[in-house]
Amino acid sequence: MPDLFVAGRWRSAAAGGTRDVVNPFDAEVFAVVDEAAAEDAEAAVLAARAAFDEGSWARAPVAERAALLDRVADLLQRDREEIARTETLDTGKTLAESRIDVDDVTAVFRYYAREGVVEVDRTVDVGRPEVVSRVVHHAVGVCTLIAPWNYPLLQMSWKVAPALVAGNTVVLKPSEVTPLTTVHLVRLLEEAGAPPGVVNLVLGAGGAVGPALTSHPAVDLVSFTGGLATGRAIAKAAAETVKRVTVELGGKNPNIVFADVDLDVAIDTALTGVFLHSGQVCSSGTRLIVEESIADELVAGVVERARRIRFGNGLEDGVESGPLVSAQHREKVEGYVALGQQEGARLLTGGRRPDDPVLQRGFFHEPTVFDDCDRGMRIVQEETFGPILTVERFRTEEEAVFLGNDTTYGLAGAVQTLDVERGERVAGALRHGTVWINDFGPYVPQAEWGGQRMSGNGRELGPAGLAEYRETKHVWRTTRPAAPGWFRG
Ligand code: TXE
Repeated sequence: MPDLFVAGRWRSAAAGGTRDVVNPFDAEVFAVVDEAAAEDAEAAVLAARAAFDEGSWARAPVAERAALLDRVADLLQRDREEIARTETLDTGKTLAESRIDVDDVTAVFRYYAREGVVEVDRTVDVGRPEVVSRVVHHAVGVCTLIAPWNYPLLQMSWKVAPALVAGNTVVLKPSEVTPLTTVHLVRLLEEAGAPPGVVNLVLGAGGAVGPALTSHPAVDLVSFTGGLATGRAIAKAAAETVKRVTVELGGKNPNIVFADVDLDVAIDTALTGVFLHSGQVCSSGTRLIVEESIADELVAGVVERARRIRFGNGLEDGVESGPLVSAQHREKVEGYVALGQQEGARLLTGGRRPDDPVLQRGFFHEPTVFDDCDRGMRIVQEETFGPILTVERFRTEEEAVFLGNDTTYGLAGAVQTLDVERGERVAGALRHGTVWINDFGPYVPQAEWGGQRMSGNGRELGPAGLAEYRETKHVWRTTRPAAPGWFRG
């Protein structure tokens, strides 16, 4: 069965390209998919354009589009086990995590099925009885949706659900490293009744299909989640035709811990915050900023727990963590470990591949903790996107806030303290898109997600995540037409 979906038909790449899909647990090729080139990407864009301009999707009652999202949510739950398994094979994450991902994706479709029908148009009182002035909204047009490999289906759902309910037509481009669950999602969208051309799917390398998807004049909006360098390139590509662009580009997220915390809770929170999914999380708590008086004890606790994390095949019960996503990504992480050592950070644990013979073929890397870090180090400032925790110490609240904001990113951060007022004060001062107090990581579809500063612009989830996919139009109607009479001649 071919894997590209254009104008309502499944097809192979025009030039016959294919790509091996690799299981990061054992480096085995477990699937082969069609690999698009620029011409396939252009065909997908033109199909989406035609469906938007000539089809009825954008003009259909919003309730019809919301109903489609609800049907997709039902189908996601019907196929929950199969999708979760595929996500684990593709990413290496544990089955438990993949199941949560499918449930979260379902919740996103359900949320936008409801949020999409909430009335946002309004009338404006312009102070003239003969004028009816309305602010109305409609779809933006053709949207290119590009997702990364760490949460392949989840990140795509944050884009596709609001885009569709708002009446747009879409071209989906999952990461070439993890394409399979997005193929499954497109099959579900087709089964749920998405009209031909409304949803299109392109699989392929970013460099090959990216230009057609991000600079083609027929595209109106690009929503991208991925790395900073690619985000910059996409923003530039889209600038030529002044497209709407939303980018989420990762982060370097502080976890500030004050001395008044329950130590065991703080250790567990720090551990989960940084090592979940081997640190391949845009909001991962990689920068531990801890009050000096408890730092040694807290760090010792994190190190001891990190050494006990059970690695293995994500499909097996009892496994707590999988591998990194690819050999290439592990090399990047290893490069940062070497850099940390060169920069003078003190390696407390990890920093290497595990010895366990079962893990030799996969892309595993031990959870790594660096102490004695300071803000001048690249390992403290750059996104490693791996299982690397850096530790800095502070003495005053002011210093903690300074360090928490001492990053060019601004995606997420956290403060752990039992002093309610201090927690609120610090949360208020942190310049990040999400701040957790006494927690690390939770999010809900109802609340906006996104970056400040170089973590990106625009928002996903929540009402603002829908507004990204809507145009605003002011309609002014004079009920008693009269000559303006401005010119006298
Ligand atoms: O991501 P890319 P990569 C960070 C993380 C990671 C680094 C690089 O630090 O180590 O980025 O990862 C598509 N036009 N994050 O190289 O390249 C690509 O095919 C259009 C943070 O894997 O950003 C894929 O679908 N598209 C992040 C998507 O962009 C292009 C999650 C993401 O790939 C393209 C992942 C182009 N020119 C990595 N080039 C987060 N924010 O959570 C690539 N792509």
